[in-house]
Amino acid sequence: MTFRNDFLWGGATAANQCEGAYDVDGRGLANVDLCPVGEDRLEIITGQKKMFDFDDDHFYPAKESIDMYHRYKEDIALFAEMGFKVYRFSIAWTRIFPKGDENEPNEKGLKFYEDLIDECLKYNIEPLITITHFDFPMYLVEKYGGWRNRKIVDFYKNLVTAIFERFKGKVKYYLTFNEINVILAASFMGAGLYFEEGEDVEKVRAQAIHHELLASAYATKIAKSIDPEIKIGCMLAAGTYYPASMKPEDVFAALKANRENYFFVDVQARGYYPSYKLKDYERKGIMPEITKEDKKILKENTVDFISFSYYSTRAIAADAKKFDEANLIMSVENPYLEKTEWGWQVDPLGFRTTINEIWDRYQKPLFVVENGLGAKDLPDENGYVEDDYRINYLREHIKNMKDAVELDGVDLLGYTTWGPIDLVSAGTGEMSKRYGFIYVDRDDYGNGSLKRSKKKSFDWYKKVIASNGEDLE
Ligand code: BGP
Repeated sequence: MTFRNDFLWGGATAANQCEGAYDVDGRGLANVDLCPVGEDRLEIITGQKKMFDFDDDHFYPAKESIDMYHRYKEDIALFAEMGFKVYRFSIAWTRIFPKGDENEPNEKGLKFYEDLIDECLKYNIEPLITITHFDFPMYLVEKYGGWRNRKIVDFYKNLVTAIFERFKGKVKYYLTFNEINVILAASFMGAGLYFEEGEDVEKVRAQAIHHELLASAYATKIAKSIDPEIKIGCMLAAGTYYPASMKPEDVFAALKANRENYFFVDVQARGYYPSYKLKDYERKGIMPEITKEDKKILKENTVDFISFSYYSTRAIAADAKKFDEANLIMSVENPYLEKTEWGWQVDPLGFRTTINEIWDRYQKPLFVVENGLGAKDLPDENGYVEDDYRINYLREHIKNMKDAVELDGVDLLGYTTWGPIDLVSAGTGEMSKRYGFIYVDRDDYGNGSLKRSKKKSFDWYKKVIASNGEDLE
């Protein structure tokens, strides 16, 4: 058999994209609540347009999402029916600390996640927790300016301490920040950063990134002191950059573009800033404040494993004028690849390339924590969807993941598909961009019964898991 016996098959979600109940049981307001569906979303999530409160002109999908807050038992039972070994979900920071700077956590928030964890354990499903998946307390945005402020590191330390202590002995795997490199593109959604006019965006970002990297290292330190069994992972929005041609300038542009993203993992996995980044910061005069103590913390608290999302490869030309936007990361169009309905290029072999590149670079166990196809589904009157397109996408990607393990010898811990149940899209806020094995009756503007039903891919994935990835037909 290719995959290890304890290979963790499952699915991944994020709190704000599925829970809803945004103001229930003491939960505070978060940046992700304020990202509406529609044309303003992009400017808001990137921190260029201010949206610090709800208004009447927009629809905010995270308020209710798919209401998993009240339906998680039904949903986890369906995951268990598919044979999930792992369920990756995230914690809404503002359920635990509604404002963010309190001393004591909100008991109701902790209790909710404890019940959810117990529900997973009931079915022998390993919980894999993302501590922050694009969510950040609005109070900390307004009072402290988001991750640009060093004080946030302390608030994050309080958050992880409360989490590790409460779930001790129940949860082994944690990720500190979802797609940490997305701060480069979606700074408001990714890090609670809103840019005032005239501000040096790159400088603010460099400091905010340092704070996140530091907070991530502190999380590792705190985790080990509370429960040495805990394994901490970083999380990257991965997808290698191809040079658009063999022109040396294009090849070098690809190397640089890859570094922009690997930089985060370079620090989290190796424990120090790579020379290319220090030189870049120096040249631009935007070197963040990095203390001696910070360096020590980074050095001594590297991650145990490396997790990443993969949807596509990217491509770059040194003189590119026109970029496509896929998963918030810029790329020139690759003429050799097909596109999804949302213009994301599909590249299963690029998955194997990316897995290998990360493995070669870090030599730590890997975990694929997101992969999947966002597509429009047409359900019949019972909510059944013949989603062969989704099955094909996943099959081709799993085949390449298998090759990476079997033929290249990569050490892979597990694989969670994105959105095993339909949920709100992070990029667009739409419900109609569906990833699930389970269909949810809800449209882009909140109409629908929220009823769950199985798609064709439900039984297919069940078979994949039961055969430990051997039966992909
Ligand atoms: C990643 C995020 C997820 C998820 C996924 C699909 O960037 O970690 O939160 O949403 O991509 O993207 P989208 O929802 O934009 O289709």
